[in-house]
Amino acid sequence: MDEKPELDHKQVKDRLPISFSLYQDLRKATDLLIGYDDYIQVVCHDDADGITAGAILTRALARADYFLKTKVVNRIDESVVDDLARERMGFYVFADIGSGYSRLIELLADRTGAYIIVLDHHKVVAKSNKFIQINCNDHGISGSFETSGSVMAFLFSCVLDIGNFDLLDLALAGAAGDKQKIYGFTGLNSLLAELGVKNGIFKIDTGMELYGKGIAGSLRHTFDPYFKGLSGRDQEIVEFLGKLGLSSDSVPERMNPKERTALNSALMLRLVKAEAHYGTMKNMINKRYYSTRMDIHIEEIAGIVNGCGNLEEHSLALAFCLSPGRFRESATKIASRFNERVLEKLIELEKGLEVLDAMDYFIAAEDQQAGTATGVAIRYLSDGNRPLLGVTIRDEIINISGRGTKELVEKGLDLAEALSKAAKETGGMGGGHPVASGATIPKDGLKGFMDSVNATVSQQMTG
Ligand SMILES: [Mn+2]
Repeated sequence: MDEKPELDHKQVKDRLPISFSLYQDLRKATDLLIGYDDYIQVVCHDDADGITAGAILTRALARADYFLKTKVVNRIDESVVDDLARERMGFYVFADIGSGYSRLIELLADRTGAYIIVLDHHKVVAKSNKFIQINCNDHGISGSFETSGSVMAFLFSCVLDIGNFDLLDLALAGAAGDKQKIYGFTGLNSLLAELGVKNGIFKIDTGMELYGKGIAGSLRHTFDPYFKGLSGRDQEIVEFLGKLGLSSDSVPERMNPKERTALNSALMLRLVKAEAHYGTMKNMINKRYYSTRMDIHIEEIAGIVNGCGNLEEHSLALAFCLSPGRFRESATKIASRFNERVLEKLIELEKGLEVLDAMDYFIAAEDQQAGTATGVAIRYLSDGNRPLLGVTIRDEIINISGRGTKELVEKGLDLAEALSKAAKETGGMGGGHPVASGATIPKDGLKGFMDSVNATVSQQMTG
């Protein structure tokens, strides 16, 4: 039912670029499946990384003839545990979510007595002997920059059966979705990318991440890269391309070298003028990975799945990952609807961000818009020298999503610590990665929360 490229399995297995301790942990987890013949529940996070992780596990477990269900969740709380426990499964596999919710997963274990495996790259809050937790951070691999939830799901699938190595395209699409490709892949991601190229899973080309049928359409509907004063606007794009002597439907890949250089330089100049984050600019023209199996760049997969995930079109996003040929068009259409909303917000943010001592912030109408816009704005509308928080105020609660840069983390920034501490103080919950983190707090807690994050961040950056 699905086509797989021919792989030299032995060669891939011998070269799976992971430590023996990580292999052993994964092996312990896959061994639990031996002899298990009832339903498996896969639970994954609702962003591009999580959904590709869910798709990888779905495909790998289906190939091994397991019955399974896949559920996409935004967070884990008691009602999610209730729903999962009601399914009465004997086996749960969590991917790209779980390490931040130890207590709730223990609760699920207590209520079901099921086997539970967590494959994650988010910060581990607590260890537990009630479930198996495999987290890259425990093996010296950075969950912020070097490995995603989808890659953890991929490794698990490869240890289950090395024939699943062809799913590497989805794994690295998830890593790209988690912004782990901004500087080019590093660490484990890059070792896997190289192995993928060697085995014909990827074809490499070089360029900006502008995909689609024509350059005008890409600039109109893409927010990453984002060009201040240009992206998302019709009139400005026509004028911009006109000055370069390019037509709206020309495609970068098919331009002659002179045209392409003119386009790239004009776009780069815009980033310089916008005083965008230096690390982002430096990596603007970068290697791109084309999946020969899925017939699409993995960076574009990430964008499509991210858009569908954010509009809660989880089944469509999963279907696209599993059958890209059939679902690409409909999934792309949904994703561009989401992109429109993010672009709207970014155009508004061009007027300026709210400023505190140690960080910037903005208020957005929707959580999804805030989450995505924060990750874009910190790189394209800010020099990235201060973390950025996007805040959504709902009826009873406030959601906050925070983003930093690699450079800030290297200087001491830890948003997971700052946001979880501030959330705890104001009666909420928070966590994530040092570079990207989120929190939910009660409605009256915003002032206290912002003051606390601001104080912690300023301490981290000076201490
Ligand atoms: Mn992730």
